[in-house]
Amino acid sequence: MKILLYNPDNGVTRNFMPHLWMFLLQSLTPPEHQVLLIDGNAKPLTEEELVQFIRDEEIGLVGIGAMTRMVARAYRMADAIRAVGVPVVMGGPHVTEAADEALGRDGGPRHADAVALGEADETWPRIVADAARGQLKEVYEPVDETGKERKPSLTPYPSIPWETLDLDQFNLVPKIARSFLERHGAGWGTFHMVPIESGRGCPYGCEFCTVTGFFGDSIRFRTNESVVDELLRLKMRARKNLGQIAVFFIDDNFAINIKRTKSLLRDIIAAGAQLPWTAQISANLLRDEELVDLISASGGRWIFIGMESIDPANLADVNKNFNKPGEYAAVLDRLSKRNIYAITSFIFGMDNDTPGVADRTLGEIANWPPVLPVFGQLTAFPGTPLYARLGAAGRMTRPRHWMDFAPFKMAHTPLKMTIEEAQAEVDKAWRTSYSAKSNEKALQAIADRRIDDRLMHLVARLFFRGIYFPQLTKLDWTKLVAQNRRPVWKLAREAFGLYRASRKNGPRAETLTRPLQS
Ligand code: B12
Ligand code: SF4
Repeated sequence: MKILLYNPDNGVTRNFMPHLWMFLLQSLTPPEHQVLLIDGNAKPLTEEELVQFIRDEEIGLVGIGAMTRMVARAYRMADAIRAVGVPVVMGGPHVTEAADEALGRDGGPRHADAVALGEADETWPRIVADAARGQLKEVYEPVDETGKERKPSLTPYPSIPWETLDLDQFNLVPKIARSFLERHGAGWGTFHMVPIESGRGCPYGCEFCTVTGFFGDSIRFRTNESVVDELLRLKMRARKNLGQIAVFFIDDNFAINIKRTKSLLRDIIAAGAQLPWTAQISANLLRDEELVDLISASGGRWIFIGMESIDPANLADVNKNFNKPGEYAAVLDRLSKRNIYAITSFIFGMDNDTPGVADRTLGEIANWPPVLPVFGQLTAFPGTPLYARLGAAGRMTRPRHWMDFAPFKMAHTPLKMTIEEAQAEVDKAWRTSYSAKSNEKALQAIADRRIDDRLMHLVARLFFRGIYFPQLTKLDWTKLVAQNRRPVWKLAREAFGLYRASRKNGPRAETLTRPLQS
């Protein structure tokens, strides 16, 4: 049987990285079946185009996974696929909490033939076997013989064959630049951001987060050996393709067990398996100097920190008072000294927020080393304690907000501001943070750093701006580069000069071509 795994985009936001679940389920599929992957973020398709593809390829089963904000589109795609008689199984965090909605048991239309609840590592082979026999069940649940929920162990962990997978749709180098860079870019013809997990689960239980409920509060880790082996294979592929690979450790809190994280990072260093990597780590765990040294030595470049708010009352409200706003600056300095930068995430519209929250937050950020800030509004996802609390208090204005996805618009009313005010604060924070002036200022603050690091910073800032101001066309990008022409021109001139010097003087000159792989 031919199987298609499909991840929808939502037409508004695009991910820069493929989803791990597709590669994981592909690796867990019995070898007699063939699995194709399409990520709508990399390859946007209409319903008609997707159905045509499914017909042309004679696909016998389609698996769709979606976050809440993509699920309305996932349902539309599923409806079109089922209309031509191909069965659809859905999985992921949203349908796990809203299985009745996907199966049409809530009075609405049915979108899926079957749903996979929770982690599907162990149920997927069963789903495939049932589908091949034409006997799909409606619900697949990871339970043991007694009916108790069973979380899959990550030891052993499937070996995702990155070295042979077709990753073309996920190449981040724009098509127009590829042939030039292949010839002159010393290893920059392709650039892939690859998701890897080293563990699952988080015990912290922040009120707005689905992770503790979905993956559980006990953490499961892969062995160091299996993670190191995956990195080495990726590194080999990057060398073979003369391309670049960076890794995103998608663990929810990569340093949740500091002792174990240090041991993994030491093993990565010892094996020479360093690739540039990004991970999510909460600020409280970054107090440890030795950990930050190991992050740096093992290839860590960008750390995503869920700061959420600079107001301790807000943090207490959402059960995240292990975050201490008073130490944010010190944490960021500690990282920056080692040339590691932070993606700092903030949530506006919390119950203690008032108009002016953007200015107050931007004021704090101005005192920090340059960061990539991202701003969202408090959103209640189904299955979270926040969703239950707001629902019980009758505060949800759009209880099924996902069926009518409106980016950056709250679905409940905060206590001390209106929904429109919260939206205006988010807008202000994005506009100010990614204006051409702010980009220039951020680059000035790291003017003493290597050209590669400054270039990476500028490119990252241009991409991150796109989270709020979607940059989907060539025209969008042209305008953006024109707005940022001063730093772009300055860096391009400097880089070109160094490139020419390095060709003339050999490898001793600082060059643009330092490979990302250490
Ligand atoms: C990496 C990540 C991202 C990446 C992008 C996603 C990517 N390309 O991987 C980045 C950093 C960009 C990101 C952004 C956001 N993210 Co995010 N992200 C994650 C994270 C940390 C890991 C995802 C992952 O790979 N997990 C590991 C895999 C193995 O688990 P899984 O995807 O759940 O898949 C398993 C099962 O669900 C199931 N399954 C999944 N799909 C399918 C499909 C089928 C057919 C079957 C059978 C089974 C199945 O099988 C898999 C194996 O067991 C998760 C948290 C988490 N730990 O999952 C949040 C998470 C998915 N993100 C979340 C959110 C809210 C966001 C943002 C909206 C945050 C924000 N405020 O801006 C944005 C939205 C991005 C956008 N494009 O619009 C929420 C989603 C909640 C929800 N109900 O939708 C999560 C769960 C975290 C949370 N705090 O609750 N995210
Ligand atoms: S620390 Fe992060 S992953 Fe853990 S519960 Fe809080 S928000 Fe979710």
